[in-house]
Amino acid sequence: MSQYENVRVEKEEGIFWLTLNRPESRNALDAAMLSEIEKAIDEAEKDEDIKVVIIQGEGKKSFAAGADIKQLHDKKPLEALVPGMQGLYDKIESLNKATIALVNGYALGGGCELAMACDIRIAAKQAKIGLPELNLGIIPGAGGTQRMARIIGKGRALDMILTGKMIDGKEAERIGLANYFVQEVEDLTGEAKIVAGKILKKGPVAIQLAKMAVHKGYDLDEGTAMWLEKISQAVVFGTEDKKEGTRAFIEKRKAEFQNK
Ligand code: CO8
Repeated sequence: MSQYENVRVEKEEGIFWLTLNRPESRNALDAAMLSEIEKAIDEAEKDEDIKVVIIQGEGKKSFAAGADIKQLHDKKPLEALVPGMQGLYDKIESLNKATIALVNGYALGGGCELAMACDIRIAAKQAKIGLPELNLGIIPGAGGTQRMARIIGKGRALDMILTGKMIDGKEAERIGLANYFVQEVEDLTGEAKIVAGKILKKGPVAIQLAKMAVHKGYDLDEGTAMWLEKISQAVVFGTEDKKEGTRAFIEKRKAEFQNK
């Protein structure tokens, strides 16, 4: 029997598919779902055959409609201080695999923040993406105020957050909130496989260190971030994959990374 009830996990040729599976609640992120997402992320982290984690929402309507508002209603001030959803999304951002979010429909509040914690977002035209927390008398609290500003700039992020407006997939791609755009929800899987396929051809140490240098370096002053990049490069210089990648170029053939 599967250890998951609120998510589905499938592994296929280096890809870990994580499907949020409460479509009747628009995949709202309640405590049980969040705990299973964390368990799945831990599973993906330890699996050496996995290079890419793809997060998607079951059904055609919703990626995730945000934190469970019924549970949110009872939360006390100190409960906002625990790592909670923000801690989980930090963990996803720091994951040693590349991550891709497939936004089929609603990605609101904590759902939008989950997508923004991934490295790459692919949105369908009918996606509805936004941070509507102010409508509920709260503010985005799972990285939304910070990640959205870093991804699309402070001015656009303030507009999204203060108005609570929802944008579709095309607009999300136009402003850089989504990296890729597809017309139909049905096209998301195919597009995800194309993007993931490019990443799967790379070595896992290089994937991990490249994303770490970008994510962690972004919050540092430039000089320190440049050192982080140098130190990361020193690590990959010591790998077999670096020898293979450079040798393959010289020998005019495709690199066959040994993943070490
Ligand atoms: N929480 C709980 N239940 C939800 C949620 C949600 N976020 N979203 C949808 N549902 C439930 C509905 O209550 C409904 O349940 P039922 O059938 O039992 O009445 C079911 O899903 C279907 O919903 P609708 O009938 O509303 O479906 P529609 O297709 O008409 O509308 C929407 C879909 C537009 C997504 C609508 O449901 C909606 O507006 N949902 C709320 C969106 C929202 O405000 N999200 C932000 C939540 S706050 C947040 O995410 C904060 C994160 C940071 C927290 C940090 C804490 C420290």
